[in-house]
Amino acid sequence: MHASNIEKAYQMARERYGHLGIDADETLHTLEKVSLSIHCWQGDDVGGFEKPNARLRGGGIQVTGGYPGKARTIAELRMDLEKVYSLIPGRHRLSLHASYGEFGGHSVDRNEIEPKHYEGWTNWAKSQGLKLDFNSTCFSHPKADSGFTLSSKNKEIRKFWIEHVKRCRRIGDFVGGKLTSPCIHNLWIPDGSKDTTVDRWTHRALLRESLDDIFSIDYDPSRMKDALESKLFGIGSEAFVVGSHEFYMGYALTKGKMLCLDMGHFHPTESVADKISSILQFSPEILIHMTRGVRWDSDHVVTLNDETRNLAEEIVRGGALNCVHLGLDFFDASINRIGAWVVGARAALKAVLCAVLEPRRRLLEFEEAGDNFGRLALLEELKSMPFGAVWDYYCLRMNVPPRELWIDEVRKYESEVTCKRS
Ligand code: RNT
Ligand code: ZN
Repeated sequence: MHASNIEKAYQMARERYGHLGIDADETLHTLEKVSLSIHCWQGDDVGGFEKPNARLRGGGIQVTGGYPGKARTIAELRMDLEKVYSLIPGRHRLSLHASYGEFGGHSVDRNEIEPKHYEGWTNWAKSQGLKLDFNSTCFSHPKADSGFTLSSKNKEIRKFWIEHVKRCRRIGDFVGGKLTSPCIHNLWIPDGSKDTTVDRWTHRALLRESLDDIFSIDYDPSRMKDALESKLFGIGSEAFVVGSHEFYMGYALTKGKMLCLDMGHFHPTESVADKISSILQFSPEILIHMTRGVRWDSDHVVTLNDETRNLAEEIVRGGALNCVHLGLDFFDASINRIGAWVVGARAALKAVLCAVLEPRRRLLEFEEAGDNFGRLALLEELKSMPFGAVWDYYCLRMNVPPRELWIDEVRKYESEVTCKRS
């Protein structure tokens, strides 16, 4: 019943988009090629598996909520991820944090990790048809408790984290080679302080020096690429963040590295969407961390809001789907975690769909003719076009539950699996 209704609604929608000069079938082919890098850390509240019951600690980020059912082991996390991927149309990636290695009950410190600790993930990824991205974990560790890692004034601390990040890049190269897809290694550090800082200068100079040391080793970009993630402020680092946007923008552009723009890491009135067409004038690629900033929290679940839609529009309008890598980065421990993952991922894909369904040529004609009324009016009309019918059809075609049907799948998994976890 559902299937034939969805087909019918799609045919009608297709016709309407056709009148605007948009071929809906073609937009679905474009959407199919979009791979989101799904973050592993939504499944266990950024705890990682270095030791049992590991928890996120400090670092300018925080997870709130105590909803039952979080993944307690790597096996549980993989099982949850398989559920998540089964509810999201398309082929996607997995973004791993270093703290999710398989250490077999041994204590392996961050400056000791090796590719072999991520072999299990690589094999699992292969079996699932997934590609991997990787992140250094420079928080939740006693050597990060001072609030400074790569920019610490303590040489030993710096050395420790430099070694960690060097090893993470090597691991990125390993997994990228194994899975024959460039692994993006993203570096975010928590360095900063809560209150007025007198010496910002030395920390930034030290960060620059540490990065130069880390990047003195070259890797084949067909296996591993580096990204650097900036932030305006964090919880506990309100007054000073060493790795600011200006810092990394300067570093990335002069050293040929990729910038990572996290949508929650800017002033709330600043548009990350607007930055894309500037940065891509000077850099071939960008990594985006898709998230939803709410007041002081930068990590709420992504929804189909204006920020998400504007971002997708800017990417599509610039023909930049191949040079902008979309990764998810949110964590909510107050609701069903699998549900949170799927809400965010589906919203991100819907935003891309809306963007590819935009009648760009027609809007451009209005704009270039100076017909700003026509442009505004058409943009408003587009908001009530039947993109939902196209989305439902896409889900159906990709063999994932269309409409709200996936919600019950999450509930079923909860009652059969996650609610039995203590
Ligand atoms: C923190 C950054 C960073 C983290 C992850 C867990 O503010 O956004 O990307 O969320 O590394
Ligand atoms: Zn981020």
